[in-house]
Amino acid sequence: MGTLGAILKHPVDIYPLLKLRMAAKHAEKQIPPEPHWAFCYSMLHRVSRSFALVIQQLGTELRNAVCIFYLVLRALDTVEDDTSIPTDVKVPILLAFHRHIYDRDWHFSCGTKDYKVLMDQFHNVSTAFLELGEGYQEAIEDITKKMGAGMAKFILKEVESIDDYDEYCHYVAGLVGLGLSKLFHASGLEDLAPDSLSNSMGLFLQKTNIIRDYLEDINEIPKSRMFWPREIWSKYVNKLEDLKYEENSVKAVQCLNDMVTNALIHMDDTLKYLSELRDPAIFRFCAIPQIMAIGTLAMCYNNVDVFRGVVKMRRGLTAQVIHQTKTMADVYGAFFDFSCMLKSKVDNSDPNAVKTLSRLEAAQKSCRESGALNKRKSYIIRNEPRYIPVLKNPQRERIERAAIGRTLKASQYGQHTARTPGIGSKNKMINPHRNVAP
Ligand code: D61
Ligand code: MG
Repeated sequence: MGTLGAILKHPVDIYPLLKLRMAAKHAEKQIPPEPHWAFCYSMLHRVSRSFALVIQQLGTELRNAVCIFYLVLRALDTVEDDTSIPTDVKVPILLAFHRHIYDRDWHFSCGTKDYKVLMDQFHNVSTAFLELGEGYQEAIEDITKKMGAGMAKFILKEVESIDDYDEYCHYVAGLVGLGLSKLFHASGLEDLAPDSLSNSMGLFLQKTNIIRDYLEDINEIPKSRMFWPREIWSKYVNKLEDLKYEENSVKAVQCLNDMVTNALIHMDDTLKYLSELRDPAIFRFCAIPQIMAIGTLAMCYNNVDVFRGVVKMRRGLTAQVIHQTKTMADVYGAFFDFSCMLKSKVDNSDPNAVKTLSRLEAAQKSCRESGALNKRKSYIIRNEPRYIPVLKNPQRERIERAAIGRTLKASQYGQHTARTPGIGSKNKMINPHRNVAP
């Protein structure tokens, strides 16, 4: 659906979208004068407008560190993701990347579009990196080294077991969580969070990405990329790619639901991590992507469209999340509501139904016990939705938001975009910091 069509269908989106556009314009105006910093911030705006927006609220010192942390890892990931680079060239670059960031003359051309510009002009990032405080530099180097080594390991190895899956997600996203917690601590604004909680923050986001991006990754040219663990998909099909064929729809959706159920394990840690943050800007920076993740999981669950195109949250809904996430009560509210939406989609005949429901109910219990649900006005669930299998009738599941007197259909939460197979995109949605260009 085009932008205009989407807006006409959801007029409530207009205000948050406008507000978001204004905030983005404001953020763009604040680009620093030094050429290397100007490059870094404009790059950030180009690869991820929403990230640029939330990061803008952080104080200068922490903001610069997080910006460089992001660009360094995004560059590393561009190397990892470029399936046209031969393994024997790629692996040594991944392993040495943490040293390249100290070298203003180093660069390696790969990736496409904005990512190619980032790689070709990487000297700007290293120049800015070298201006950061030592504590920040060390944290960034340490995470880059570990992530590069982990990525290299998984270039040579497939994701077989669920343990492998958790290990891979630890390298590419859990480590970002650990690094961010270190940066927050180094800024003096937060206590140092326990590693296991920081790790879960990353795993929840990365698993959501991996679930949502099934088709894009499997269709990647010249080579498929496969992150769904064999231990899960082998219960449903003989080959991972079989999930995309229409005749396997039932099995595919069961497998998808299994993957979503696996991701839900991290909800508890995520809530705990967020509840311990003190600084309001850091809180928003961390909370918004997590809400987007549970929203995306709710959209993907039991949804065969994951195997046909990209399922993502509407821009307008994303804009609403960005503006409505200010306190822990907002997070509990959103987690509660999206869990409710998920629960309404669980089909009792699904092989994992009991497990899925028990994870959702545990999360809802935490939200309720926080005592914060009563304090908010919106998102009060009036009646438990009836079960109607999504494959048969996607229109009929619903959540009622009594306080605003409006009924939101589950299908209204998102949009489904048919994609051209084989075009690897660097614009996948949930990457918290990369979507939402209003
Ligand atoms: C709080 C706030 C943000 C957090 C967090 C805690 C914990 C972890 C993360 C963000 C990282 C989540 C990554 C989820 C998105 N996945 C990817 O982008 C994949 O690449 C992973 C390696 C590069 C990570 C770059 C990154 C991302 C977000 C950051 C950050 C660095 C630094 C600071 C803040 C946020 C994925 O990318 C491809 C794609 O999505 O198109 C992939 O290759 O699998
Ligand atoms: Mg990658």
